[in-house]
Amino acid sequence: MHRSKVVGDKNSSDSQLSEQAQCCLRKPVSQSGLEAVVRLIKLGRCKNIVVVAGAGISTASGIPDFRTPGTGLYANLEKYNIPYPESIFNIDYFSNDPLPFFSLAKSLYPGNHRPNYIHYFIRMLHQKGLLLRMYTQNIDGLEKSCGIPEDKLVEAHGSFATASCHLCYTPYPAQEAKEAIMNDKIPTCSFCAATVKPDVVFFGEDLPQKYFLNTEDFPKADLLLVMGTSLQIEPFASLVNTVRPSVPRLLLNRNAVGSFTKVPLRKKDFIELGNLEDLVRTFAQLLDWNEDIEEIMRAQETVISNASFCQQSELQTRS
Ligand code: CNA
Repeated sequence: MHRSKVVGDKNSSDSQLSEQAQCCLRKPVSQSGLEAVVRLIKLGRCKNIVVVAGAGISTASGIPDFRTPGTGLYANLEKYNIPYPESIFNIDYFSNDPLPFFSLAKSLYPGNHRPNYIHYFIRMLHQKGLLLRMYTQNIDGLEKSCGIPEDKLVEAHGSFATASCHLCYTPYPAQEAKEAIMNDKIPTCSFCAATVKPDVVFFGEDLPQKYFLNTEDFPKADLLLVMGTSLQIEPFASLVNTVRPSVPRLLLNRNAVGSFTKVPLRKKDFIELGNLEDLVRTFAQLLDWNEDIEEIMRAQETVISNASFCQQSELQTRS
């Protein structure tokens, strides 16, 4: 049995931070966070890097996050006719009415979007032999799509890659579930006839077994990179507090979040605020990795285009 569940939104937005913390947000605490971390990497002190990521790494691929005011999914849910934003990912709500989630799933299904520079930067960490593990909350599959290997990746909130009955957990072919959802049909379990759902983790559901690798990885980490997450969803959010106190943590985000809003910060905490893709490009340039990243991006784009061409031809042959 899994020991932990997604217990949901802490329901405290960034705008509810203490005045003291807000003051700290307005001016970046460390102007040279990137340079400090780059120096450590170049000195060979960071060989077990753990990355913790959220929806903000995929907004540059055109996928809205949850909470960015105006563009986030939570600000644009009128069309789903739901009582409150989180209900779209609530398992009891889904059990009663799966259509709001299926309607959203149609736009989130992998295949509609391409990985961006940020994903490839993380893949480059792996290629340089520095990535211990990436923990992502994202369900868009772009980490795998950019070529980060399965064994380096923990998709903590599941993915669309598999599907199963939401009641009895009988596995269901993922491609058939996708075809049903895309055609506005409800996939049903062949065993108990309940609704089938892609194995995306909802509030109130168990986290995947792989998530528990965190108990080995975080104590081993020698650098923690936190990117594009509001750190609002537990138990994932608290992972960032489980690295050793001497380990540097770098937050790259539009705004300070989670324990990075505490005053004073931990001694080895660094914060760089701004547009994530710009920050990551600067990071890569300081490391002299930019050309390597551009090269793997070009190569992987060809792989992705060929795969999607083959998939389309197969669909045309079948129809
Ligand atoms: P969130 O709560 O929406 O937070 C995103 C964070 O990223 C916020 O702090 C933003 O300010 C920041 N951000 C967004 N865009 C940028 C940018 N361009 N530059 C800098 N910072 C940026 O999302 P979390 O990931 O923290 O919440 C966890 C949820 C979101 C998970 O359960 C996911 O399944 C879910 N989600 C995933 C996707 C996806 O797979 N791409 C999309 C939307 C939601």
